[in-house]
Amino acid sequence: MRDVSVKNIANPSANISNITSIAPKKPVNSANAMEIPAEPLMIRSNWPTFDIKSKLNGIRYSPSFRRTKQAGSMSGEIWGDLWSSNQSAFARRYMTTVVEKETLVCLAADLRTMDEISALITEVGPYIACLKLHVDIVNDWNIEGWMRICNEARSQGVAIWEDRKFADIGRVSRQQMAGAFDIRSWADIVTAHLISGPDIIQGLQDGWSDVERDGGVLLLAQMSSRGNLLDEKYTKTVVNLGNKEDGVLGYIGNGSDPGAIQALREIVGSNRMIWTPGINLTIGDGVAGQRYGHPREAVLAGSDCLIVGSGIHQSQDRRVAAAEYARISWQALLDR
Ligand code: UP6
Repeated sequence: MRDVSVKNIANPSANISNITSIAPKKPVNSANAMEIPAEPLMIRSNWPTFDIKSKLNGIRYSPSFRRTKQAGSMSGEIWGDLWSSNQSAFARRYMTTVVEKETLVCLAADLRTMDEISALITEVGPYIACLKLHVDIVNDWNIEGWMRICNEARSQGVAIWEDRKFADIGRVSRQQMAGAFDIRSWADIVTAHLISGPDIIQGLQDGWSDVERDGGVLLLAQMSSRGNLLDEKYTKTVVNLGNKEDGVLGYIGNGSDPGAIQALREIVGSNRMIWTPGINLTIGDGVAGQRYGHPREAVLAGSDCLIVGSGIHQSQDRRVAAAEYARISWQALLDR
């Protein structure tokens, strides 16, 4: 049995601290959801608070490291309009994490085995504000190992985002949140295309409700890949529809193009976030049609979260690389 300090940010009245044992709720309302083992999945609330210092193993991350309470009160100052106009608990928790850890980096842990993902999170955890996963690219996936990864991420104080890009009708999207991977039970954030219409958002939210959890949806308003079909008109339609939905945390923007991010910011306004993939210190074309822009340019143009995959996991020293992306992103936010 382990002590965990859990704070339910989605439902503050349900805040609990120093829980010694949380019996995992059985997934309800689904014939094919898996029974989740008790030991690894002890944290059912979203985004527990934690003391990052104990996780740093003596590494001095930042001389100006702030504890959660201070970070909470500083977030308004640092994020400005985005903080004041954004009432979403998920958005605010992310913004606070950024201020606590001084990083806007979301790690895209696109690796093929659970051990590799786990080792990467342990290595770069102090430098990230979110963890993005692709559950369906993992060769040796099983729920027990996956829950260990999720708990590792939670101990680093970050949200877990499953980047399975949903695009089906609402009912099927809800079912896809269950299924063998049971995404609804461990992901705080998922991504969706709006190509099938706005009911997908409710479908995904219903998926979380089925296991008494909450989550945020990121809508693809732009993409970073060459030749994608998300043109300006489509982007506007996505934002117009998405801004009306409470379940929408924000939008995916094209991190490779600061002009595109700026244009997106103009139509999004300040009550939703913009998260951008296609970020690398080496800008230009990447593998298989991917395109990259510079992290500083992206934040200055309006990105609120930098999604970095190969820039970290393919570098020779992953910890140093992650620290550098973190430093650049934080400085850019202060300069914005
Ligand atoms: N991603 C993009 N572009 C998009 C949307 N999502 O690259 O328009 C995701 C990919 C990958 C990550 O699925 O996980 O962001 C980018 O990884 P990279 O930094 O290694 O290119």
